[in-house]
Amino acid sequence: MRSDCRSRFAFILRGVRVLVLGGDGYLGWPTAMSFSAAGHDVAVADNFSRRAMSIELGASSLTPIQNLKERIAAWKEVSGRDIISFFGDLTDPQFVDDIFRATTPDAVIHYGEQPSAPYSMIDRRHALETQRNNVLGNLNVLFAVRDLAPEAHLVKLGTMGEYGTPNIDIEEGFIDIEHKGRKDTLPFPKLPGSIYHLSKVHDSHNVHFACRVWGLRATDLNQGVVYGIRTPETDLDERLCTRFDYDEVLGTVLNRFCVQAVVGYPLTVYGKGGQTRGFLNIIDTIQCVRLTVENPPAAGDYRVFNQFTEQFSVNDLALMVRRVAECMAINVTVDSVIDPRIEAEDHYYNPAHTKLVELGLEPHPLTDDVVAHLMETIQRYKDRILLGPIAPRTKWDPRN
Ligand code: NAD
Ligand code: USQ
Repeated sequence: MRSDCRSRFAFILRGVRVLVLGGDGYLGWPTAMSFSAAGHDVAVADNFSRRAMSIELGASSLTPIQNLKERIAAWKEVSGRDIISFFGDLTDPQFVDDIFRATTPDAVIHYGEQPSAPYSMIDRRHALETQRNNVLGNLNVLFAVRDLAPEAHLVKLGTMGEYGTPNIDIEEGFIDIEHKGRKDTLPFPKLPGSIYHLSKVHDSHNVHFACRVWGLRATDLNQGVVYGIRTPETDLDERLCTRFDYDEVLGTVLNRFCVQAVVGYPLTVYGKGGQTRGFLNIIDTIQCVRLTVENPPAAGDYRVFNQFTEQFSVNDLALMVRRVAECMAINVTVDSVIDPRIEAEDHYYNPAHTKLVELGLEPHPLTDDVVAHLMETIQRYKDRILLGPIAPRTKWDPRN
């Protein structure tokens, strides 16, 4: 590995070695292709647990995803570029060390965690598995960076849900506090709403510790809810499509609403529908990650970026989907179902999100055209939609 970090990143446009953990997932696979297309040397690692979860839940990706070997072969055919792949579990220290030795990464993009809040709330076993997988996997990655790639930039996917919905403005990672006449800048308080979101809080503390104590460099991307199905690379060939889930456990809200509209299922607004979150297009996820990799922090720095472009309430999204569907001659009803989660259904929400914009982020806003485009793509796969896994079943408190 080249020794001086500044000079390494000065060569960024000539290609960095990028290791994408969780590179078979919804976000990881299009990210891997995007970095490869830009001329970087890309390796991906995955244990295919997301595919296993989908089978466990009796669900299925809307899109006909290929297995990782087939995807990589298709990418080689289409782009002429190689992506190296590793099959294994990030909670296994030997596996993690082996892939770091094999790839000597300049940047490690860590998507490789269990991402679903409902999955973590199914029962005790799923809660334990979520925190074991996410927290221990991330710790393994931190040790591997420390021991085998100490100059590498860790780009860690966190979540806006780490902050919860406090009744004050949310800052980007840190808050200036004055307490009993003394001042400090400290991590912003966290009020996560699920065992999954809690796992991300634990990760954030561990990444921050590794920067403070071991001098690692890392960026924690507190990402909002992602929507969308297509990126420039997935559009090149159907074999390159990414997964797209719409079931009650693995699907996120706007993706679910668009599938529900196409298949004639009443939109499942949970509770009052005033729940407000940050959202971003999958294209902007990739743009944010690219900007983050291209602008690494100094050794010892722990940065936090709030990664979303716009905020919407659940009601905003339901109304938008209904309006667009009606223009497409699709009749949509909006259903208010009892909220299976325990969350504020009407609340203040004003998170800062300027740091990625300062790095050059050019957001792709959610317009009626974007929703229409998404629904047209879903229509293409309408025959694959399973109705069974759509209705919400996973309750935050199963005694209710
Ligand atoms: P995903 O489940 O599709 O991708 C995660 C990938 O990591 C999967 O392919 C899975 O098999 C793999 N994985 C999980 N645990 C692993 C382990 N122990 N070893 C090896 N591989 C493992 O999820 P996604 O939606 O692409 O999310 C990627 C990351 O972004 C997650 O960390 C998630 O928490 C975060 N995130 C996602 C969203 C969103 O809306 N999709 C929003 C905010 C943050
Ligand atoms: N919701 C509905 N109806 C639905 C599905 C969801 O009203 O059919 C509501 C939920 O109650 C919640 C909001 O929509 O208030 C968002 O839910 P979601 O399932 O779209 O997203 P969430 O569970 O928060 O998790 C997703 C990703 C996770 C990521 C997180 C970012 O699965 O990986 O961390 O978004 S954030 O929400 O900012 O924490």
